[in-house]
Amino acid sequence: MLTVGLIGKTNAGKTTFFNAATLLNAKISNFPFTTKKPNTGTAYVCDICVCKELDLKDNPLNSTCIDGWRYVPVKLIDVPGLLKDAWRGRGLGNQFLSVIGQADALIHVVDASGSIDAEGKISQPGSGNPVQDAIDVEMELYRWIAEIIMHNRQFIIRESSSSSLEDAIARSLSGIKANTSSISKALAKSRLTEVAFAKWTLDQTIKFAAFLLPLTKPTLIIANKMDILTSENYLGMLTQYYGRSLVAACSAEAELVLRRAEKMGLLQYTPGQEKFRIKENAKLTAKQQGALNYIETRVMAKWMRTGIQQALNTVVLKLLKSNMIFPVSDESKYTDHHGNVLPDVYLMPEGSTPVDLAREVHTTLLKNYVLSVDAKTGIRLPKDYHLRHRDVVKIVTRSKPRKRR
Ligand SMILES: Nc1nc2c(ncn2[C@@H]2O[C@H](COP(=O)(O)OP(=O)(O)OP(=O)(O)O)[C@@H](O)[C@H]2O)c(=O)[nH]1
Ligand SMILES: [Mg+2]
Repeated sequence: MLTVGLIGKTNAGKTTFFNAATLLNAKISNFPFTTKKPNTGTAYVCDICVCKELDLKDNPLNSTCIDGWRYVPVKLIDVPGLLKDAWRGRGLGNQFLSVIGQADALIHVVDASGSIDAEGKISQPGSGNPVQDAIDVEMELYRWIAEIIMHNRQFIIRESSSSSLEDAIARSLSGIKANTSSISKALAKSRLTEVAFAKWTLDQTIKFAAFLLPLTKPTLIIANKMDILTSENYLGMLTQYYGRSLVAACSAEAELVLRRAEKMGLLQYTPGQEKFRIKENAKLTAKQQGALNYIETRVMAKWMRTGIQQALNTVVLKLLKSNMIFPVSDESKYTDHHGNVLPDVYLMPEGSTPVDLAREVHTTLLKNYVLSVDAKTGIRLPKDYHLRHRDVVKIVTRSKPRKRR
């Protein structure tokens, strides 16, 4: 399962985002360093299901389909907040940086209202500097990667004498899933191909890490707390600094309130939707009504949606470029062996082939793989075909050899 890590300064709203996306109840507070251990849960990525275009009623098994939208599970990890100089042991975050090494992509939650001071305490909205907060957190990640490289210096020098420098660095950075192709790109971008590795300074190693991080962990910046008025201004600054495609406006708290109210049966609301509807028979307290009014005026009317679902979709479908692929056993009925229509969907990285899909679904499918068929057209797919978003694929396998009597 794809894994997405939540990082950010303390009090930015990581656990609120985590709880909203997973509907778990990890502790949230306005004190710094509330999260002391990583939280892990299941969130969902969604897009239009193929059941709509094929006009079918589906029976999802490994995912969920709501009103023609397919929700696919991904693993979400929330870690303690990072502060400037975390790598020196300030705050709690550095103890858990290795946890985000497991992630395929990152969501970097920033308090866009500018309410967090240098010590991580909540102060007056507008008094902080969200762009600087984001830069500080990134710097901690660069330093953390640079420290791993420096720590493994002798190992890398020894290994690179018998293999390549890229391979040697990749081996020392296997804990953060850095591959040789990203390492060569980062070497070229940082112009360190021209400097002998043994002579790299700390600054040069940090520069290399800064180019490597976005290649190894595609990252979306979340401008959180958009319900607070000061956020609009800082959203503009974050967008200017990181580019529009890498920043998403969100209100994690609004999403958490809506999803909990929906779970209590008070509302009709599906994550990602632009509207929520209070149920006719719902008896709301004055406080609940006030919270929903606030969300309506400060979030939905202004930003259209809370932004949490879109952020998850952007990270997985756009930044990681994953495609939703539906394997089936009967290509004429789009079913599995038990007659379930479009039962499963897999998130496959761009460039994956039908053979990769077979490997992902089951090792026996891979072992007995013969060919695959595009169920929508009935056309046989070449072995090196690059699967496309929302393909429905039948994998044909060798039939089991009959047992001898
Ligand atoms: N107004 C507003 N407040 C929010 C939002 N998201 C989170 N908060 C508040 O921000 C404070 C910190 O939230 P947490 O989710 O605990 O923050 P965190 O990043 O997990 O903090 P650490 O665990 O200390 O790293 C809490 O008081 C939340 O209620 C939001 O979208 N809007
Ligand atoms: Mg937290």
